[in-house]
Amino acid sequence: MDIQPIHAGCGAEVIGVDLEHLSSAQAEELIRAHADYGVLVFRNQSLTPDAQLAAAEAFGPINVNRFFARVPENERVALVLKEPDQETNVGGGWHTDHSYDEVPAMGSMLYAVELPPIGGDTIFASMYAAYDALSDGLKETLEGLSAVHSSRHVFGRAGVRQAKPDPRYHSPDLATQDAVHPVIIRHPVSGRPALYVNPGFTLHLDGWTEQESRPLLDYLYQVATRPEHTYRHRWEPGTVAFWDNRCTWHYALNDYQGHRRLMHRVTIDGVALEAA
Ligand SMILES: O=C(O)CCC(=O)C(=O)O
Ligand SMILES: [Fe+2]
Repeated sequence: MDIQPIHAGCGAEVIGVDLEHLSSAQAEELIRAHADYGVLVFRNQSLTPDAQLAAAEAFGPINVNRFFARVPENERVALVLKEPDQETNVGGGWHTDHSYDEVPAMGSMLYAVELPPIGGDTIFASMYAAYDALSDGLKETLEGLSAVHSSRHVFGRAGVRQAKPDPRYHSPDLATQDAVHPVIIRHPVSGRPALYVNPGFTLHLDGWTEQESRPLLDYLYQVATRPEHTYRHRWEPGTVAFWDNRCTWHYALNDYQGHRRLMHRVTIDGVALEAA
């Protein structure tokens, strides 16, 4: 197994691994690399939903997303799909998965099944790089703050998804719980500080109004999405990207109208997040 960094901020390509036959020694090394590089890319894999689930289980217990439609072959594998006649895509804005949970998922493993002829890349951003780019003064201020995250405005009854019924999402009544996390977390595996607020699910700083929070959050989002801090990932059928939800964000580009894109996603349980 060879792990080659492909970007200064986040991303490494794992060569010489068949995810269907992962040894426990390989999984152990990959957990460390996952935390260090944020995104692990495996090319030329061939995974049924059952095999993908088994590969993901080598990294921890499975966390079944409560809002996503499931693939017909296995109800623990989420469907990430855009049909030719659908206009919106899944994950088409900067976010990290599951920050609305009290114990957010450690990572998501996405497997490309069917891709448009052109487009449909995913961009990742490093939250280690975002933190590192801040001044000592701002780091110190942020280290004393927490933020409130929610799924209500995305997956809930009042959420944008429910304006028109969409077969890709369900259970809006489960979008009730909000979660509070430190703005700067200490990554539970690498020990490095990382920025942990995101445009998709963070509502406001804890104890601050939304209006008071907006300018500071917007500034942090601008730093986080500097091109230098992002890695643009190109998929081929059979590519797996396994990202860490604690030290990266992602953004699925919606630039392939009229074409189909089908991915299978498995999410893995994490731990409660502590302040840096
Ligand atoms: O389809 C993609 O590239 C990513 C979609 C997304 O946000 C996710 O699967 O969590
Ligand atoms: Fe996502």
